[in-house]
Amino acid sequence: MKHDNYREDIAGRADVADTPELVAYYQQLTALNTGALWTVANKIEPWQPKSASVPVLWRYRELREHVLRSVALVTPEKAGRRVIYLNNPGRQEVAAAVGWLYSGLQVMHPGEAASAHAHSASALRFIMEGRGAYTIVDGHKMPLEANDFVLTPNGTWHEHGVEADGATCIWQDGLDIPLVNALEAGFYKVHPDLRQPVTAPVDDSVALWGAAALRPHHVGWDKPYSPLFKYQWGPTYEALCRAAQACEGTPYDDLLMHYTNPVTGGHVMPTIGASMQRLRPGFVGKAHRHTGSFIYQVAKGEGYSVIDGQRFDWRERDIFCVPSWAFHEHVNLSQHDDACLFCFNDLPVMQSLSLYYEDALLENGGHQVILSEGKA
Ligand code: GTQ
Repeated sequence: MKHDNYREDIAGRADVADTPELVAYYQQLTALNTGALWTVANKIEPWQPKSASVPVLWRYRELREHVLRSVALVTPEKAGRRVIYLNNPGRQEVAAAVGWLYSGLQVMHPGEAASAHAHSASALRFIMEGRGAYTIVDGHKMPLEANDFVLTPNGTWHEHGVEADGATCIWQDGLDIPLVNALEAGFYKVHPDLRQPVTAPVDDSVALWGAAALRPHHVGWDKPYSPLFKYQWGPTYEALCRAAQACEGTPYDDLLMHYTNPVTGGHVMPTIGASMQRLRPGFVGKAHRHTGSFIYQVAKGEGYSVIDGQRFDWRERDIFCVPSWAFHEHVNLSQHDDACLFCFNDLPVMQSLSLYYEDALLENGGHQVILSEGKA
């Protein structure tokens, strides 16, 4: 057993050299299901967060054909859900796309549906392409179009499908499965009838809760997630464009808006937050870093992001992740068109546990030195 790897020659840190006597002692401790803290202290208390995840760009033009191929290979009935999941090389053992977040691309043909189920994980979908997609959440049915964002909160019965007269749909799923499993709180139920009845008027959640800055007087809501389940692309993009006329945005994100629970103004779900940001034409962002794990999908435009010194060039529908505490900066490569980035993250967890920290890069004019170039 060698512990010298964990030595740090700094006052206040563990720095104990192995001796035959100590090594024998460590073995005795191991046999009693114990250990000497100083052999692990520097590892378990890093100076700052050290993410096991690596930055990854998933290019849609590379993935799309493989996602479509799964339609011929498995049925939604057999697979449960026909999804190709995003597997971060540093997080394979927990099937995470980054940190404690899961993500995957789900495909469905017209007339197909996945069985209704419920779980203690929180979930969301962001529609990428197709026509006729819908989600039903606790009896509330919502038709979905490209760039629409829909919640299937923890504990709700939910199912997804594509109408018979629609076109093949692909959407991105986002869930906190790895977090819920890390906390050993994962439950899963299949609906007894495999389908749930639609019990409310179609799109009633948008009709009731989706009017900007207006709250219905006669309807209460005390669930821990947003009563608005669907956030449509049209009004979201319009809000970003209007806000861009009224203010500057930030040097890191230009104009970023969080999707909110209209009752509280807070995040949409207890463990997952989401945002849409607009990078104006020619925007060159500065670098910052913060705790939390972030998964982006390019909803519009072309550009690149430098993440932990690596440049990743992205286009519409590409997905990339920013691990906790990794410096990142975003650039819109077009001088004429804006670019929009959808993002979901574990900010509600970081903030509610007082673990959110943020730091701007000050050197080099606020830009990272690019250590490796991504492919265009
Ligand atoms: O539809 O809730 O991609 O439970 C993975 C697990 C989607 C879902 C996934 C899930 C779901």
